[in-house]
Amino acid sequence: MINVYNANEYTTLIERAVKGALKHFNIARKEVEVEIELIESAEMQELNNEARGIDAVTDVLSFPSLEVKLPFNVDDYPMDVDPESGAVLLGEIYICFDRAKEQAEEYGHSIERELGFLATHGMLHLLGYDHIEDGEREEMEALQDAILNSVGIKRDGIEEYEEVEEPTKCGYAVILGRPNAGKSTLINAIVGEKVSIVSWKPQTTRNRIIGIYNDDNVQVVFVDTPGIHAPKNELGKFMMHSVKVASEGVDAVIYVVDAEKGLDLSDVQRIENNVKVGNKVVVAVNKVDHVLKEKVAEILLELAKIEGLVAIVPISALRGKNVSELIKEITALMPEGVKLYSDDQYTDRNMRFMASEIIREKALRLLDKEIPYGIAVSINKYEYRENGILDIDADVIVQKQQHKPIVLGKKGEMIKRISTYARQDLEEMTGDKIFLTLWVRVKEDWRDDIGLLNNLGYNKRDDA
Ligand SMILES: Nc1nc2c(ncn2[C@@H]2O[C@H](COP(=O)(O)OP(=O)(O)OP(=O)(O)O)[C@@H](O)[C@H]2O)c(=O)[nH]1
Ligand SMILES: [Mg+2]
Repeated sequence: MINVYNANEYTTLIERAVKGALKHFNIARKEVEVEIELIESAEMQELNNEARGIDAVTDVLSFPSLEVKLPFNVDDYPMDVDPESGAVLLGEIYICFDRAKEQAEEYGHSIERELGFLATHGMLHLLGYDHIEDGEREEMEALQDAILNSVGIKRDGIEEYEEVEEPTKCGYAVILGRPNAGKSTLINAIVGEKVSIVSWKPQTTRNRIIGIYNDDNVQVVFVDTPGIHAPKNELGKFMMHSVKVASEGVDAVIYVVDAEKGLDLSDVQRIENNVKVGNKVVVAVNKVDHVLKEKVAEILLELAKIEGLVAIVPISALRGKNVSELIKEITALMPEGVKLYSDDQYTDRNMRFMASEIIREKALRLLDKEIPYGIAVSINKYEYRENGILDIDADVIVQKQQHKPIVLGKKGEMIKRISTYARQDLEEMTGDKIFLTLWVRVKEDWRDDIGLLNNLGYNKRDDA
């Protein structure tokens, strides 16, 4: 984001110069923030005195907020990223308007050219350039000249400048992998919102879930899928059907390998099969925060033997490490096309669905052993009262009579905990005050009852 203050009719011109500088260094505008202000002589003198102990007016002063390493990669500054905007503040630039005017006259060029010159000079300082040693000033000036020319702010006049709009790109990228590899954690990290529930129990995700990623001119519809396993019941068959449908006709495949578990034969076979059918496959080696470097290196070496991969990216979905590198690999694979969703939409599932998933997530996280796999959640009521309170009433379904007391807990403690955690999350997501009522119901072996499965939303048609 480029913020220009106090520049009146020169605002767009200064923005144009800064855009030129960012483009020159291949820096995405949304990844950085720059503040530029035009000030008067007296203010500049004071600032110069304060900052450098020089009691005189100068043309431009820059205050970098971090030490930039080029080529710029936003991932190199994890502590400096604004979590809201995802951008890093490069710093502030102050330009003395009066001095710029004088200098323009002195050099016999326009004020626009001079302001552009000073803005790009300030930008170079923010990007780590300096002119302490011989020849550095000339190098900077040559760069400033090239940047200004590239955006039509020329010495002999300002040219009409139309930003070349790059054609938009849009496509689908499916996230595949074994259960528990971190696929849902990854889609949430990419989208920056919780679109898919996460737990340490395998087979957490049961449906195909989309998370939409937007950049200035590219949209990627990421598709999270259930972990690939040999199905043992009708629910498992439905889950594997979802994976199959989600994998068809996609523009890219992210195959997530769990570095903790290592690469097994089934991973290699699935990756190879995807390559064989013509899919563009990027392998993400996940959980590198939790394993020894040697182990990661071993997996990378094994993967390097597979022919036809687009890229292999070690990541930590949990810590957000290298996720933007992965996104770059995927966006590069997207075909030209118009965006399918509006920029503010990040999933296609509604809050009613999210409510059932969040309740299931809390049950998965709080309950032990095998019970969670037999749990489903059905929303009976999702309604706002006149006073704005959201009433949610849901059934937590278990598949065996003897599971009911476990889910209820002693004096109903367990179901109360599930309800409290779910309500807190949902209140945060909706911004509403919520009344959540949960009931535990037994539906014998629902995972093999196709009618019941359909009622619970595990319907092959709905998930296609
Ligand atoms: N240490 C570490 N843990 C991770 C990372 N990514 C995911 N996890 C953990 O791995 C577990 C499984 O994560 P999920 O995102 O639910 O995995 P999944 O692949 O979606 O699993 P299914 O939906 O069951 O197929 C959770 O406990 C996560 O917190 C990571 O980068 N590092
Ligand atoms: Mg999942």
